[in-house]
Amino acid sequence: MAFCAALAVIALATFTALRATSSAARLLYPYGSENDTFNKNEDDGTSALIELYSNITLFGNVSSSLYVNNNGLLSFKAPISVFTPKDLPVADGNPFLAVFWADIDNVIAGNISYWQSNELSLLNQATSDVRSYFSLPSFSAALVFVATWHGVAYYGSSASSSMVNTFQAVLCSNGNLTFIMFNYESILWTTGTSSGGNNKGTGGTQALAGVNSGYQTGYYKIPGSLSEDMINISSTSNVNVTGRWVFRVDKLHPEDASGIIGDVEKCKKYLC
Ligand SMILES: *[C@@H]1O[C@H](CO)[C@@H](O)[C@H](O)[C@H]1NC(C)=O
Ligand SMILES: *[C@@H]1O[C@H](CO)[C@@H](O)[C@H](O)[C@H]1NC(C)=O
Ligand SMILES: *[C@@H]1O[C@H](CO)[C@@H](O)[C@H](O)[C@H]1NC(C)=O
Ligand SMILES: *[C@@H]1O[C@H](CO)[C@@H](O)[C@H](O)[C@H]1NC(C)=O
Ligand SMILES: *[C@@H]1O[C@H](CO)[C@@H](O)[C@H](O)[C@H]1NC(C)=O
Ligand SMILES: *[C@@H]1O[C@H](CO)[C@@H](O)[C@H](O)[C@H]1NC(C)=O
Ligand SMILES: *[C@@H]1O[C@H](CO)[C@@H](O)[C@H](O)[C@H]1NC(C)=O
Ligand SMILES: [Ca+2]
Repeated sequence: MAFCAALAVIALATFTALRATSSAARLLYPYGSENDTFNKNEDDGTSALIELYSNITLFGNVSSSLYVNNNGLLSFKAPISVFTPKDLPVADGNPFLAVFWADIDNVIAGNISYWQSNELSLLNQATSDVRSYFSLPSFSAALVFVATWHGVAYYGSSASSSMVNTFQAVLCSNGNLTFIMFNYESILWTTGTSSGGNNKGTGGTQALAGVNSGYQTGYYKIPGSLSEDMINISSTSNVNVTGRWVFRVDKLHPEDASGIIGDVEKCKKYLC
């Protein structure tokens, strides 16, 4: 069995303009249709437990369900409502994939939705992306899960603010091999006001992106996490696709396309 999930977010105020560009169409997997399930608009909220269509291997174990958490995380053992991101590793036995862990408030603005599918068009898209980044010509996705944070505001922002973020997580697997793709369409803020942020949504303890097995080893932080550099994550990549980061996460130690094990933040090269 294979499984892939994606998460995305875009600022609502700028959505029309962004959709007019071809890069928006390329970066984000489809989302927001009648097939999506929408999280409640609730600060620090989460989805219900979501059963995957098939089992996947994640950090050396079998996973069959997950949560889509409003504050920018997919988690696999328990929901997460923590709004100020913590440095990795978080060794509490709850594996998570942090697309953009920060104090999102979708009561003020934005939609968080997800869907999974074994339709051929979606499987083919994920299969093609994984094959083009990793040396795995026989990989075929069996499941794709897409979660998208569309036009989400930061906690403490004003309802009239156009400072919103759009990003997405795409999880895909053939059962044994599992990949997570982070797609950053538009990032205009990094911090909520309860995390030390200012009235522009920056400063303080800024957003974190990465993958976390739940153990002391087996994690990776995207360089720039927790710093002001996060505002520019939509112009970085580890696969030469602007705004996209992809990791293999079926083994305890995550890998990028070159097989680098991400135990420590040693890959500064990606921020150039
Ligand atoms: C929604 O799901 C149905 C059943 O899988 C599919 O036929 C339809 O094309 C989907 N709609 C969209 C907009 O993806
Ligand atoms: C999924 O894994 C569980 C154990 O974690 C197992 O009991 C179940 O049979 C598996 N399901 C499938 C469809 O393989
Ligand atoms: C898999 O899960 C079991 C039970 O939760 C745990 O004891 C074991 O250490 C896990 N293995 C890995 C590699 O995470
Ligand atoms: C998405 O968000 C907008 C504005 O926040 C809202 O008007 C719209 O109803 C939402 N869409 C869905 C399907 O919830
Ligand atoms: C997964 O790995 C097992 C054991 O190596 C193998 O029997 C099975 O065919 C693999 N499944 C897929 C979809 O590759
Ligand atoms: C982000 O990118 C912009 C445009 O390239 C640049 O002016 C700005 O200094 C960058 N911010 C940080 C914190 O690196
Ligand atoms: C990155 O992608 C561009 C086209 O988008 C291509 O011209 C360039 O050769 C690629 N670089 C590498 C290192 O693959
Ligand atoms: Ca929040």
